[in-house]
Amino acid sequence: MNTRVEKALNEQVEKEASSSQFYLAMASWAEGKGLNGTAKFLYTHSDEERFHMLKLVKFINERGGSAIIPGLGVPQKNFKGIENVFQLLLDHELAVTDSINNLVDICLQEKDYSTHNFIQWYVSEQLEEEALARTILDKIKLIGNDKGGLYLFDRDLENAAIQIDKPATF
Ligand code: OFO
Repeated sequence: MNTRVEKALNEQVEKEASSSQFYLAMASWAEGKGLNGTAKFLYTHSDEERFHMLKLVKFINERGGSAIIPGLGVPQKNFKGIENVFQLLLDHELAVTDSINNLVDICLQEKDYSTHNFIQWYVSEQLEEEALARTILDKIKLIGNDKGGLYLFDRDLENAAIQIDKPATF
């Protein structure tokens, strides 16, 4: 496997693993605040990020590279509120999108077209995740300080979590 592509893929492994940890910390915070729907959504999201990481690990190894399983820092555990959680989530996704775009660039520079093809799955995934985070954030802003609105929002997120639940197969 091209060493520059392998290095970039391994950096992406670390980013997906960090995303999973970060969303897990958010889920745990939400659960502690009684926001069970939000917690379920974030637990599911954390699982998805782990799936993204595993998909990369398998790809690197199957292509003759060597996947590096990263050590991770302790994620932030306190958040100012639900809007803060989803703003951080959106910011995080935007940074991951930049990183995926950079990976696409490297594949093209190195003429690694099969990895380029593989990475297109992540390009579409990022589009979906950014759109979802923006929609959720817009809803939170609409709710403002309305407690009844927050209750309904939390219940809706539980249903959204059920829908985005994906089987961990690849
Ligand atoms: Fe892995 O999709 Fe978000 O970060």
